[in-house]
Formats: sequence, C-alpha cells, structure tokens
Amino acid sequence: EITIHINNKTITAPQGTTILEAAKAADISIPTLCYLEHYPPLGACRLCLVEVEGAKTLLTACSTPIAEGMMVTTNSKRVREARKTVLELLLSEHIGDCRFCTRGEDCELQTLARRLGVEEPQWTGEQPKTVVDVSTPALERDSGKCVKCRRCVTACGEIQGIGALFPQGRGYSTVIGPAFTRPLSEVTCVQCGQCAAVCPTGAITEVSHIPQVWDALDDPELHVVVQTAPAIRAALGECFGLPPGTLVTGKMVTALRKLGFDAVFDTDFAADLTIMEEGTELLTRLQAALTGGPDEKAPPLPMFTSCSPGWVKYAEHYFPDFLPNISSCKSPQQMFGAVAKTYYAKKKGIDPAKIVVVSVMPCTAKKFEAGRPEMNASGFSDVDYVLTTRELGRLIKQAGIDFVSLEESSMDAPLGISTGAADIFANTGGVMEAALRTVWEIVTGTPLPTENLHIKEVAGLKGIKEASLTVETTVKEWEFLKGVELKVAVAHGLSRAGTLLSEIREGRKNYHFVEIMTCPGGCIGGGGQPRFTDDAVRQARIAAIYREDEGKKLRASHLNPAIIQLYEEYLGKPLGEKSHHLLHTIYHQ
Ligand code: HC1
Repeated sequence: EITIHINNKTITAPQGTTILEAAKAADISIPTLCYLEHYPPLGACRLCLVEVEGAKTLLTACSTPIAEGMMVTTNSKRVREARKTVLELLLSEHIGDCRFCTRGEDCELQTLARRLGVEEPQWTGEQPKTVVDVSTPALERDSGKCVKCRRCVTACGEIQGIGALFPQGRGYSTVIGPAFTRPLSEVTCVQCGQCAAVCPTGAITEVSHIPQVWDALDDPELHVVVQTAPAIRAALGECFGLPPGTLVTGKMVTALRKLGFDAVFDTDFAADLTIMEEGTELLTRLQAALTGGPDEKAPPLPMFTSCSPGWVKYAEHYFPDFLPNISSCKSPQQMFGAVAKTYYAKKKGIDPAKIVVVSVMPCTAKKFEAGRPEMNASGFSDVDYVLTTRELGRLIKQAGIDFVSLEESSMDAPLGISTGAADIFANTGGVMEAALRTVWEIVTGTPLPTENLHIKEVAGLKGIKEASLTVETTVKEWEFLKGVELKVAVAHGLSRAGTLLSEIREGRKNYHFVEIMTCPGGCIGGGGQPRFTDDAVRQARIAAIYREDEGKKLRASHLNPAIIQLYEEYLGKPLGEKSHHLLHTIYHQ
C-alpha cells in the first residue's frame, strides 16, 4: 500500500494505482472524457490534469501512478485554468447545436463545460469536415460531435474484440470510424451500441424510433402493444435520477399506460416461452448426441443461446462454423411479436395488420434484429419499433409524466404474465440458470426446491464462467442422461466470448450448453441503457434483477400459467409444428 495526499486528504492505495483511480476511490472527482475502468489509460482528452508537488508541468491523473508521499492538488487555479483551456479547444472542434442534440440531458461535454465555467467560444476558425453515417438500423455516427476521446475505440476493440472503429488521419484531421471512412454497415460492426454507451457526447447514438412510436400511438385505427425487456425495470429509474438498481417495474407499467399503449406486456412472458423451446431443444440435441436418437440429424453440441442479436451477428462474421450450434429459437423479443400477431390477435379478434408491436430494449442491436428479413413468420414483422431504455425515458419526459411520483400497476394478461426465471435473463448467467431450472425439473421428475435456486458458478461479473452438474434421474424417458456430467459455460462481452469460442473450436474445452451475451454484465449492461454503466452500476442492476426474481411466486418458466395456456390453446407442444414455424429460425452468413 502506498500513502499519498490529495488536496491534503491522506489516501492509501495499492502500488500501480493511478492518481485518477486513487482519487475516485476517495470520492474526489477529477474530470475525464477518455477514461474507462479496466482499460489502460489513453491520456487522450487531457482533462484530468492535476498538480503534483515537485513536477515541472501539470500531469494527467489517468496515466500517472501514485508514489509514496505524493502531494496532489486537483483544484488549484492553475489546474482549473488549464482544464478550461483544454475544454475550450475541444469545443472549438465540436460541431453541433446542443439545443437539438439528444445528448442534451446527459452530455458529459456539456456538463464539463458548465463545471469548468466555459461560457463562450474562445477559438474560431476552420472546422473539421463532418462525416455522418446513418447506414445501420441501430446506430448513427456524427463525427462533428466527436471529441476523439477514443472510448468507443476501446469499447469496440477491447471489450467487444471487433475493432470496427479506430482513429484515422492525424492531429486536427483525425476521424474516428471504420477504415477508409466506410459506413458501419459495410464492416463487421454488430450494432451492440457499446460505443454509444461510452461516448461522452452525441457522436454515436441509437437511431431513434420515437417519432414512429408517437405516430402509432396517435393513430386510433391501430392497436399498439408494448413489451419491456427484463433489464429495463432495473435501469429506467436512472433516467429520472433514481439510483442504479432501483426496481421500477410498477411505475414503468403505469407510465406506459399513460403514454397510451393499448396493452402493456412483458418480454419476460416470451423469455419463459423461450425456455420451453430452448430447453426442449437442448434435451433433443443431448439425446441425439448421447444415444443417436430420436433425431440423429439433430444439430450438434454444444448448443449456444440465441437471444442476444449482437452475439448472433458476431458468430455470422467471425465464427460461421458455429452457426449450427446456435439454438434455432428466435429471441424472446421476436417470439413475443410472433405470438402477439397470431395467438393474441386471434384471441382478441384483432386484425394482425392493425397490431403494432413496440419493444423497449436495453440494446441497440435489437433494432437491427427486428428488421432481419427472417423475422416475419406470421406474415407481418414480428416487431415494428424498438426503443432503447434511454428513448423510453425521453418519451416519458416528452409526455410530461412525473415518473418518480407515479403509482405502481401490473402488466396486462396474458402476455404480461411471467416467472422469476424470465427476469434473470437480464443478467449474465441468467438464461443458463433459467434453462437449467426447467430442464432439471423435467429430467429429475421432482419439483424444484423453493430456495437457493441460484447457480452461483454462472452468476456475477467474472468474464468466463463454468459449471458442471451430474444428472440424477429415475424418469425412464431421460435414463440416457443418468450419471452424465452436464458441462455448461457462460461468457459476456464478445472479446471474452471469442476467447471461449476459440478454445471450444480447438478442442481445449468441451461443453453441452453455452450462454453468450454480447454486453458486459448481460442485458443490464446493454448499449441502450442509461449512461454511464460501470461495474458498480452493473452490480446494482444485477442485484435488483435477482430481487425481482426472488419476489415472484413462480420461478421456473414451465410453471407460467399463461405459457401453459398458450401451448394448450394454440401452439400444441414445444418444438411442435406451429412453434417451429413461428418461434424458430436459422441463422446464416
Ligand atoms: Fe435481453 Fe432477452 S434478456 S436479449 O438480454 O433474451 O436486449 O433485457 O429482452 O429478446 O427476454 C436484451 C434484456 C431481452 C430478448 C429477453
């Protein structure tokens, strides 16, 4: 441990800690636009300048390691003036009108300009050429608003292992983007939005569906239903100043009703449905692999989860040999839409052409997924519009709804009924746990215990997690599984997923079932969640989601009465003909 003094406060921290990290741990705020936890400092924005006794110049706190007895000042006149000049220079190249920018409310650049007392432009002259890229259904880039902090470069290259964005040109002419200024749609971008999640300005944002959703809500001819992803309830409150990890399920439902949706439903319902289909698919693949029947052509093991669209696109680009291993299940978002425009339409006597399905997702890639050409088995697009959590926050504000003081209310039946297993889809390891809750009960023929359901080995923020369970059964149908050591793995963040996939490909690791989620932490850390998401925020949201699960009476998908009814009244059985047509797909390059 090393002892230093920041603003005369004595602080101890381990060797190797930077001044910025030591200050942060001691609740001393040093401004920065380029720092990302866990990744090497870039020193790109120069805003974290501090005064260190004995040093000739100001030093960047993000790249200066602490040393015994160091005396640091973070708020002197010299520091304040230097930071202000740095920010004025950044603003001189920042082209954009804050009045019309969606980042108005949470723009780090604007917040810093206020904090540092920047009141008017100090530098004028030629401005860089602006590149605007609206080539993908999920993300928009505007290089004019970019301050070249390179956080997006780290997110895309290091966190996701893709590297679609990097600096090109030098100095004043630097542009951050795909090679040869190609549009995002022409490179291997998976549209996960982790770049947009870390961007301090409005340079990378989601493509907004807010105008289309208002139009649909205003049209009396249309029946507009909304589904909310599992992760929204643990994060939406942050848009209204509530601390991360505040559960706002009931307020969210009330807000959606006030916005005018004709029915407020839950992607959780479809997550339960996914478990029925995916769990059955896993058992079919296991049976084929272990006994050669009943369908020896069943696709191979390990089976990978399919609900995270960034991961599916990543596999299409980088691991196409694994596409047959990806579950044929559509994601819960898409299953919901297919059921809404068939079963629900029929039950309610509504023409499916008049039904508009709006999703609220923590994910930008869900906008891309909704537009995939294979997602319309009912004859209509499964999902019409996708709002991120941030967009829903904006929609609620546009309607003048005082979110924090709303009463709580419940989702509508039947597509709003769900179990705790569906809630935990939001967390890394959750889909695995949810699937195993149901598969375990089916295979062992005994009811799940009511407590201690969590599989600790696959929960939490560790990058790659593994678990194994030895199957016990006395059920004749599943005798082939008796004594089998079922091996599972979980990865979140595509860079780590890539490591795991390479190990499987090279035969160094063997599993039966693997969960992959695109974003660190799973959907709670999605690219469409309120900014700014760091590990402390992820932990708080994860804890909230487990609380939601633990508070439910029913905690395994096969116990969901609305799902049982759906199979009885409409689908028949999991992997049956109707399910196959509506709820499954095949991914290809
Ligand atoms: Fe997710 Fe999913 S959990 S992918 O992480 O399977 O986005 O929340 O909605 O579809 O249910 C996201 C979250 C979400 C789907 C479900």
